Amino acid sequence: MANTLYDALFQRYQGQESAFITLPDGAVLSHGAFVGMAAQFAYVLGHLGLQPGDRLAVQIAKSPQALAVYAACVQAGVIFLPLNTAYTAAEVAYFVENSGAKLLICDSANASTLLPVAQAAGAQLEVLNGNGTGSFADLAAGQPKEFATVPRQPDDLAAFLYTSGTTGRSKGAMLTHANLLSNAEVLADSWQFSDQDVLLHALPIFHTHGLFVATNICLLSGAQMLFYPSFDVQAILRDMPRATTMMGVPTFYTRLLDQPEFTAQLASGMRLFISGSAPLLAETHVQFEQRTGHRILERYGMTETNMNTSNPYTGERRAGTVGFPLPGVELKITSPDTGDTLPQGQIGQIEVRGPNVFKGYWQMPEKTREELRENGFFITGDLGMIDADGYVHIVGRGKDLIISGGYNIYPKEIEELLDEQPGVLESAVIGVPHPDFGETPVGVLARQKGATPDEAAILQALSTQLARFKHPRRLVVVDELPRNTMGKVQKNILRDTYKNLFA
Ligand code: MCA
Ligand code: AMP
Repeated sequence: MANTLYDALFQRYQGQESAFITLPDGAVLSHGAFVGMAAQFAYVLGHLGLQPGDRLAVQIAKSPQALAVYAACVQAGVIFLPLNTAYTAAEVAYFVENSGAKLLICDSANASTLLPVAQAAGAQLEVLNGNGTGSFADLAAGQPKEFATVPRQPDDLAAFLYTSGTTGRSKGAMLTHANLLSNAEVLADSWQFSDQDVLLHALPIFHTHGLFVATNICLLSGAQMLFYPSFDVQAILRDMPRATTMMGVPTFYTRLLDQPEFTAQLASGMRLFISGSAPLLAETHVQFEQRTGHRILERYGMTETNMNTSNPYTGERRAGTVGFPLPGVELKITSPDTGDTLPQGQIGQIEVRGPNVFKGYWQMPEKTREELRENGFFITGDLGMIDADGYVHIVGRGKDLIISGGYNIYPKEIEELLDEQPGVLESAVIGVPHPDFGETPVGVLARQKGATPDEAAILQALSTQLARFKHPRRLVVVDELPRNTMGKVQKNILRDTYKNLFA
C-alpha cells in the first residue's frame, strides 16, 4: 500500500550512502542514515500510542534529528505540527490544546515550563535537543532502522502549520500529502534541481519555506544540504564556494550585501539564489546583480498554499515582481467587493487554486468558508496585479499583517495585550520600514486621560506572552488615534507619521 509523500521523498534512500546533510562542524549524514533514524523515531511514535491521524507538536532546535521527526511522522501517518522556537509557553499552550496534539517534543531547557502545558492539554512530553540527545532519542536507540510504512492517500493530512489572522486566534492550516508533493515536484522541476546541487540551508524548519520548499525539493531531487542552525552570515560566506544554490528571506540578501567579502568571485560557483516570504526590494535585486552578476529569483507563497508563483529560471527575472503562476496553479485578480475577475492591469485581491492549496483550517469551518471558496479558489489576502507580460506584482496586503525578517506578525494579537496595560486607552500596531528586517512593529498607545503609560513595564509585560520577534521595537504614546468618519483607526496615517523611525 502506498504512502504518497513517503514513497516520493524518502523510500528510495534506504541504505543509500549518498550525502544528505552536512553540518557546520563538517559532520555528514547520509540519506540512508537519515531514513534509518526516521524509522527508529516512527517506532517510538507507535510505542507512545500515536495512531495515524494523530498530531505531534514539536518546538525544538533545528537539527537533522528534528527533520527526521518530520520524516517519521510522514512514515507513521502522524500529522506533523512544527512550532517556532521563539514562541512563549503561553503561545505553545494554544497550539497544543487547539490541535489536540497527543505528544509535544521540546528542548530540555523548556521541559519544566512546558510540562504543565502538555499536561493541561492531555499531551505527553518528550525531549529532543539540538545535539540529538534527549528522552525521545533515548527511546529510539536500539529500534530497528526499517519501519513498515503506514499507507496514506494523496488527500490524507501530512502537516498542520498555524497561521494567524487579522481577527481571532491562530488557525491550523491542514496540508495534505498531495499538497506538499505536488508543490515540491513543480518547484524542483521549475528551478532545475538535481543531485548535483548543494543548497545553503540557513532557514528555520518550522515554516513552509525552510521545511517544505527547501527540504522537500532536496529530497525529491537528491540535492545535498549544508545545514545551519540559523543564518550566520560568516558561515554562509565561508561555505558558498562549496554550494550551488541558496534560499532565503530578503534579510539574508541585505545582510550578505552588507559584507564587502561577498563578491562575484565568491558567488561564481552558485547557479541560483531564491528569495521569498516577504517582498524583496527592487533595489536589493539590482544591487545584488551589480555585485555578483546573479539575478535573485523571487517567488511568492503562503502557509495555506505552499508556492504559487515564481520568476522564471530561464527567462527574465523581473525585479519587484513575483513572476508567473507555477504550472498547475491558477491565479486571478478579483474585486474585493464582488469577487469578479478584474481586467488585466487592475489591482485587486489575489486568488489561487491548484493541487497546492490546503484543505481548510482545523476545526474552523466558518473561517475556511470565508477564505476558501467552494470552487477551490483561496482568497490570499494579498493585493496584486498582473502586468501586460503576465508577471504578477504584489502591491500590498488586504490583511493587516507585518512581515519582519520573514516572520508574520498580526497587529491584532499585540493590540489586544497593549489595550489591557495600565494607562492605555487603546492602541494601534503598525509596520514601519526597517533596514534589516524589512518591516518592524511599532505600538502607538493612546493614553487614558491624565495617565502616563510606563513603556518599559509594558514591554516587560508582553515578554511572557509574545515571542520576542513580535515585540514592538518602539512604543509611542499619543493623546488619541486618528480615525476616519466611520470611526476606524487610520493606520495609513500612522504608518506615514512614523515611517522614518528606523531610517
Ligand atoms: C530574530 N529576531 C527578530 C527576528 N528574528 N525580530 C524580528 N523579526 C525577526 N525575523 C529577534 C531576536 O530574537 C533578537 O532579539 C533580535 O531580533 C536580533 O536577532 P538576530 O540575531 O539579528 O536574528 P537572527 O537570529 O539573525 O534572525 C534573523 C533572521 C531570522 C535570520 C532574519 O528571523 C530568520 O531566519 N527568518 C526567516 C523566517 C522564515 O523562514 N520565514 C518563512 C515563513 P533580541 O533583541 O532579544 O536580541 S513564511 C513562509 O514559509 C511562506 C510560505 C513563504 O512564502 O516562504
Ligand atoms: P505566511 O502566511 O507566513 O506563509 O506568509 C505568507 C505571506 O507572505 C503572503 O500572503 C504574502 O503577504 C507574503 N509573501 C510571501 N512571499 C512574498 C513575496 N515574494 N513578496 C511579497 N510578499 C510575500
